[in-house]
Amino acid sequence: MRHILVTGFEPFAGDSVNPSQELAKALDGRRFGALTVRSAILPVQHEAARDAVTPLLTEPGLEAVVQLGLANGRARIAVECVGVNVLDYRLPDAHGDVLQGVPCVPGGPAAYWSTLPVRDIVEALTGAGIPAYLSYTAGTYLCNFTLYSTLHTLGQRGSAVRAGFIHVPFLPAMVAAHGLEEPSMDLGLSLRAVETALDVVAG
Ligand code: PCA
Repeated sequence: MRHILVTGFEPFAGDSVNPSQELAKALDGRRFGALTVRSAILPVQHEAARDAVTPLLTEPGLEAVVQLGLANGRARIAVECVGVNVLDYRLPDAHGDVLQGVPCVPGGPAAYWSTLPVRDIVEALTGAGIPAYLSYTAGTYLCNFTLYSTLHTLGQRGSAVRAGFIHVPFLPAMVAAHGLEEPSMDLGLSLRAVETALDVVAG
């Protein structure tokens, strides 16, 4: 089956939800052009996340990979342009580990560009009245790792499958629970954003 792999992440950092998980679940089985979405939810730990994604990258009929994650503190949809070869974080991952200055892939190139049509996606989003921008950092936590390692795996194989990453803001209920002055985006609008991006990818 010709398909787009859409991934989201499990909740982390003490939150009970992750909008990227909700989005990936909501999109599973949906059709965009000739492509059907197959979704997967990833653990917030690098080896486990990589082991969950890698087998899905050789599935017959895979045409594109759109990975989703939460970016706390961001107010707009962030269409990521680049994954860098480093894990560097103090927020413990799902195994309770903190990593500092560890390469995603030892000996790998410093960075990989997203192979999604990132500018077209941002134009489609802002044209539809959805706040969005081209981001040149996916951070140095699990989202950047997943972006980098997916692009590395596909690149090593000379695969034509396009792949990239989109960060979404907190859900309003998360900000309500935090009680902090933080930006958020309603799930309906985030969903419309990812649908718009998938329309462009399936184009
Ligand atoms: N966001 C984190 C990891 C999981 C998620 O949803 C990140 O930006 O790295």
